Formats: sequence, C-alpha cells, structure tokens
Amino acid sequence: MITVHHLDNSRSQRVLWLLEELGVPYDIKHYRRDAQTMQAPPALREVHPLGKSPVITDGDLAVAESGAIVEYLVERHGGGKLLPAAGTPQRLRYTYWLHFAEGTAMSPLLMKLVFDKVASSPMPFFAKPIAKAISAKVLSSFVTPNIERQLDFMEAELGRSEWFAGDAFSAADIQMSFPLEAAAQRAGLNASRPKLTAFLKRIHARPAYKAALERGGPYSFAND
Ligand SMILES: N[C@@H](CCC(=O)N[C@@H](CS)C(=O)NCC(=O)O)C(=O)O
Repeated sequence: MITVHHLDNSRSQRVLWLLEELGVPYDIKHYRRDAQTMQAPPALREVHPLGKSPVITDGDLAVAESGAIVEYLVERHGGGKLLPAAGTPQRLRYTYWLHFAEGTAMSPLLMKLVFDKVASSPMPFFAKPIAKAISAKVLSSFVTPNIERQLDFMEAELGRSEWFAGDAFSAADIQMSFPLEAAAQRAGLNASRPKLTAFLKRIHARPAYKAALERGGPYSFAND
C-alpha cells in the first residue's frame, strides 16, 4: 500500500490528487506545520532526511521530490494513464512541464514569499528601512519581472493547447497546479491571464481534485 506523508497546505496535495486520478488506493499520514515557523515537524525527517513534503512510501521504498514521485507513480502504478506516448511531441512537452514546475516556476515564487515577509519581520528599528529597501529592490529588479515573464509564457503555451502537454490532460498538469495556485494566491495571477485562470477553474472542478481535497484536509490554495 502507498502511504502519502502529507503536510497540511503543501505540495503533497498534488500527490493525493494524482492518486485519485489514477484510482490507486493509498493511506495518508498527516503532519502539521508549526504555526509560528510554518516548517514541517521533525517527524517527517524520519521518513526522508530532508523532512520536506511530499514523500511517499511504497513498501520499503521511500520516494521524495514531487516530480520524482509523479514519475514513479505514473510509471509504476499508472497503467499508461496521464502519460503521453513515448517519442511523441506531447511526451517532450510533458517532460518539460514536469520539470519546469519545480525547476523554474517555484524559485521566484518562493523568493517572493520570503522577501514579502521581510518588511513585517521583527528586527531592530534601525535595520528596518535598510531591510525594506533591499527586499523592495530584489522584488522589483529580479523577482517580479521573472514571475511576470513566466506567467506570460505559460499563458501563451495554454493558447497552443488546452492542457500543458497537449490536448489530453496529463500528470504534467497536476505538477503545474501548485505554482499556478501559488501565483494566484500571492503573485498577482488573475483574470488578466484568462487561459491560466480558466486552467485553475478546470482543474478545481475535476472530481478527483475534489476527492483529494476531502481526504487531505486544510489546503488554502484551491481558489479560482
Ligand atoms: N522541490 C520539492 C520542494 C519540497 C518542499 O519545499 N516542500 C514544502 C511544502 S510545500 C515543505 O516541506 N515545507 C516545510 C519545511 O520546509 O519544513 C518538491 O517538490 O518536493
């Protein structure tokens, strides 16, 4: 039996959704974030040394890193579902988006989360104007332009086909859900990018997405 080591409000929601789409049975072991630091509890380090979510265990095997988990589940348990045929242009796009989600899209979104927090973080009063000025500069010169460029690119790609890899829904769409949900929550993704907002609406309406939400518990990113 597959166990998803699931942290509330986290990327592991994607793994629950994938398993629901594949119709593969699974158990969930729930972990709660520290209310102050938002970090995962130390117990998650007993499953994988980095203590990040998601991690799955399948018998004696532990698999970490969302993209690797998606590949493992689709290849090992998917029976050909949600995976474009090998050697096709759709398969190459699938691989691209599977890596893009964590390899490219999440970096500036994470930086935005961190630098947005600087202004409200406790620090000596004399340091505050300096810290604020540095974070504003990083946001305006690097983070925001990168997020905007990436959102424009993703919007254009969804103008080529309904889903990221082509005309068929695939596991790459599941992997791409988290950066887009995070961008909608904290980086200005809105109706000015109609293809991306329609994508979020479409995925949130899927029965498997809703079933995963019911099983997973708190997840504040499912807004469209
Ligand atoms: N690239 C990794 C990122 C893992 C990651 O940072 N997970 C976050 C949850 S969204 C986490 O565990 N945060 C809690 C912590 O860092 O303690 C993946 O996709 O698996």
